Formats: sequence, C-alpha cells, structure tokens
Amino acid sequence: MEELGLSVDALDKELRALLQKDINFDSGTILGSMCTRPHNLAIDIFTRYIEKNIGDPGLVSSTVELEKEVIAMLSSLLSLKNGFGYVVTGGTEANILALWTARKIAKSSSSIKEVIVPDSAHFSFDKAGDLLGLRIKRIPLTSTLQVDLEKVKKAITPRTIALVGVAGTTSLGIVDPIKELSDIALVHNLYLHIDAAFGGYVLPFFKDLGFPSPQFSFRLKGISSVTIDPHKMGMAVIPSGCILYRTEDLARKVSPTVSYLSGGENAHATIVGTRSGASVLAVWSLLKHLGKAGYRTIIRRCMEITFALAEEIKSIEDVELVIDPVINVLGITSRVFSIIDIAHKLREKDWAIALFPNHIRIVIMPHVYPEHIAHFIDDLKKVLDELREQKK
Ligand code: 0PR
Repeated sequence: MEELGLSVDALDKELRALLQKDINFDSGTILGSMCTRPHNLAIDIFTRYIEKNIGDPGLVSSTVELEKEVIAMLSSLLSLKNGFGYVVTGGTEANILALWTARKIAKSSSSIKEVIVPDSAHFSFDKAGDLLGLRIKRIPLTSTLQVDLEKVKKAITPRTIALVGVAGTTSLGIVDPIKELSDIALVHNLYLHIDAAFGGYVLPFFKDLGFPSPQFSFRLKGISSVTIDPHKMGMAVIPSGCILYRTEDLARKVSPTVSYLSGGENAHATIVGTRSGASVLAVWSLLKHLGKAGYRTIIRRCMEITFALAEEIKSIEDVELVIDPVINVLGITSRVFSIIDIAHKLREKDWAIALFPNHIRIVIMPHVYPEHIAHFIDDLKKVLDELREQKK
C-alpha cells in the first residue's frame, strides 16, 4: 500500500485498465457460465441497501421479515407452505448446510457416516464431505445420465445418513428420478436433499410452458431440503443462494444462539456470520417485480434458444449432442475429433465455454441472444474445418 492514496479519477482509470482482461456478459461470448448479468432492478436495489448486515438480525428486523417472504415465495414455487430457510452465499453454502443438518439429526451411531450422491453431483458435495467428515459415495449414472436407483439402494448401509438428488446437473442439466429417491428416503428413513441450485428457477415454470416437467418439489414427502440459487437463473446479484427446509425444526438444527449482538440475542443458522441484507432485498424485489409470468418469459426465451441450438448441432457433421437437453444446458461432443481440441480452438476464438471430460457445456442464460449463437455456430464450423484440414 502506498503512503498517499490515488484520486478517485486516477483510481478509476487504473482500475479500468487493470480489469481489461475480464470478460463481461454483454460481450456475447460467455456461453459456459451458470451466472448472468443481474437484472437492472437487482443491481439498483443491491447498491441502495449495500450496508445492511443480516448477520445481526436485530439491527435489520424489517429485512429479516422480507427474508422470510423470500423463503415463503420460493417454498411455494416448490409446493411447500410454511417453508423455512435462508438466503445464503450460493449453492455451495446451501449444500454444506444441508449435509450439516443431516449429520446433526443422523441416527447412525457409526463413526463413519456416509452420504449417497449421484456421480453427477456438484463438487460442493465433496467440499461438504471433507469439511463435515462425511464419506461421499458417488453412484454411477444410467444411460439417461440419471442416478442409477438400483445402485443407490445397494449402497445404503447402517452408515448412510443422507441421499442427494440433483434437479438440473452442473454438466448437462439432467434431473434425477427425484420421486423414486423420495420413496427410497422414506422407506429407509433417510434425509433427502435436492440440489436444484440451477434447475430450481427453471423447472417450476415448465408445466405452464408445455415442456416435460419432471417432479422434484416438496410435494414429494421424502424431501427434507432443497438448494435453489437466485444468483443463477434467478438473475440476482452474487452472492445469492438459498436453502429451503421442509420444517422449522430442521432449519434450527444448525443454529447456535449468539447472545451479544448489537441488535440483541439471535440464532445464527448460516455458515457465514456477516451476511448481505442487500442480496436478500434484491432477491425479494425480483420475485415481486417479475412474478411467475416474468420468470416464465425469461425461461421460455432461454429454452427456445436451447432447442434451436440443439437442432443446429444435430445438423453439423462430426459433432453431436451428449443427450437431448432437458433444461437450458446443452452438451456437445464429437466421435471424430478430441473435444479438448475443439474447445481449445473455440477458446482461441474468444468463446468462454465450459469443458467437461467428454463434452463442451453451453448454458443458455438470459444474456445469450440468437445472434451470439449464430456467430458461435459459424465459429464451430470453422474450427471443425480447421481440424479436418489438420487431419489430412
Ligand atoms: N449445485 C449445482 C447443481 C451447481 O451447478 C453449482 C454451481 C453449485 C451447486 C454451487 O453453487 P455456487 O457456485 O453458487 O456455490 N454451478 C456452476 C458451475 O460449477 C457455478 C459457476 C457459475 C461456475 C458460473 C462458473 C461460472 O462462470 O458451473
């Protein structure tokens, strides 16, 4: 740190120059991210209420009431009346909280406690396992890339404390057979957590849009908690995740009481202490402003572009879809060329795509427009031509 600070103008100039390599969503080149440019209303509300710390709830009791409204609105989207939960930093914190809760209520007396997750589960479950001392058992997928239910059943032992299902997987947007997982959880009296970090803001709108609508809501009685992230398809500002619990009792399992807070004694039920009240208010404002109709319009647009891209990919020689898209996540692979070579060449052309071991992931977020996709298809065709040339 220098002795004398920079003027705001000088600082602004320097910062702009230093940030030149960062890519913005409005560049139209980010096709592999599960985040998007936040809605303008969210940006406005977030900046207006930036000072609020909901980690001292007594100081911001009105914000606390609105957090309850956020939880009520998101719970009701997932068919739950009187849901409980918190706005957290993202899907990782929500998933850690869920497994922490499961460990708290676990009846298993075994010193090793296990959690059964699909092989497609996000790496935040590995972080959670490591932090909480839980053994994460990854279960293989079937040909539909959903968790193999027979293998789930076989993996259950007296050490098992929880099952996880994913509604919208990170790599391909697949929805596990959640109804069947719920039935298994009920039979074995296990905690079932659903990771709908991405799909939670997408799937609830499918029925009205006329798309196949897999079950994953709290209507399935075996589900104990759900992760649903406003900072993905909710168009909220980072950090905005959400954990929803079926009952208040579950939500309270990991909430030590803190006696000394300035706003008075209170329970802390999230991992972080100081917590963004501005995030809560931005999420609340978006839910109130957009309503179901607003979100449905956003989802319809993303799905139309996804389906159009899927058709394009099917028509291009030497590449193919990993599987027909279920939501606005699409996997491209090739039997002819290395997908790593294709991805690297696309990245050289400035496309910010996600690269998984066997496929490129494209996520059609609200910042993606048909013209971006048309440009991407042109470049993909060029890349394939280059690779064909090289092969000769
Ligand atoms: N659960 C699922 C199903 C997820 O896909 C993710 C993250 C998480 C949990 C964890 O959420 P947080 O990252 O909010 O803790 N999915 C994205 C991914 O891994 C995260 C992301 C978003 C990565 C935007 C890159 C990016 O540009 O792809």
